[in-house]
Amino acid sequence: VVSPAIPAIPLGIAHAAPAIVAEISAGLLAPAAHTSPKYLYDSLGSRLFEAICELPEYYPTRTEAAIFASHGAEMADCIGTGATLIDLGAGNCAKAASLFPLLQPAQYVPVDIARDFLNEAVSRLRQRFPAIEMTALALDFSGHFELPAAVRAQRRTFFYPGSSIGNFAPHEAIAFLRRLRGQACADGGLLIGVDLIKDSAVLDAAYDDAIGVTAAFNLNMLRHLNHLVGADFDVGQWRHRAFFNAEESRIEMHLEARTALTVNWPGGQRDFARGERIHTEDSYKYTRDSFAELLRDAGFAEDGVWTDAAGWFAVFHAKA
Ligand code: AVI
Repeated sequence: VVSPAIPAIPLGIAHAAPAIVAEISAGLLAPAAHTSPKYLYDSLGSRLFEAICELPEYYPTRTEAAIFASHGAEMADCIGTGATLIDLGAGNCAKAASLFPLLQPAQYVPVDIARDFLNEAVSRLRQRFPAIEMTALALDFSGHFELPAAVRAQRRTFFYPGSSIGNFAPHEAIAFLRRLRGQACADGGLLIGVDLIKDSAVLDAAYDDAIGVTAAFNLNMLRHLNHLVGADFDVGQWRHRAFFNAEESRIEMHLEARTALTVNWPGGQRDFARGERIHTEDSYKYTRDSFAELLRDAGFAEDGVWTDAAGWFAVFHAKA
């Protein structure tokens, strides 16, 4: 009998760079333990997120796609053809590609941290749209980044769909959008998808679905942390929690200890009481007006906004 090979992650060995290990350790040791939502995305986490986007409860993806399908022509009127379209967090590039026939960008610049996934998507896309010049950039755009000279400096339009802006706190979102504006050029702009405040039962279900995909997505972060910092999180000792915090206008995701336990990693140890939580993600929700104000605070001038009939999601176009 040959037993199946189980890929072993040696406990107690950190695989991440020292700065990342230090950042994660500091969050785990803080009085209210927390981690950055970027650690939700290892290769399994990215696939779980793709599955979330197909869940009946997770309305943002399909609602935004419907807004693009119904109002893409008006968006193209605002942006004009022949722009440089810079797709932040492009992934499989499908959202931008759905707009190509209307937008007809001169250059498409998908940006994503996952290099291999991005390059595969772009080589498929080049065959479908040979007239569009494509320059793929594998980088982390959440911090400071400079666009290389290969990116045309004419009519740069940043495309930031999916309400990923909601994973920044509002003051961070303003700082991030200011940095984009600084790179957009005077004749550039921003096309951005934003999730709107709605009935909290709808919001709660979107982040705590019946078959537990979002729970798996959240819990998978513990496996990822074990790999990154060499911790000994036992996933079975934790449960997923997600709820709308109306005062802060955000969905909060946490991991909650099912029992009193201790987590160890090289250079660190933390006791958790039963019910104690690690805050893993915020997803801010806006009104049309509050997001328009945020755009203004970042220096953009709104010149178009489109929503679905229920007013659950909005796409804004703003000029730099
Ligand atoms: C990527 N981001 C916009 C998602 C959101 O809705 O905040 C991440 C997510 N977290 C749980 N479900 C989806």
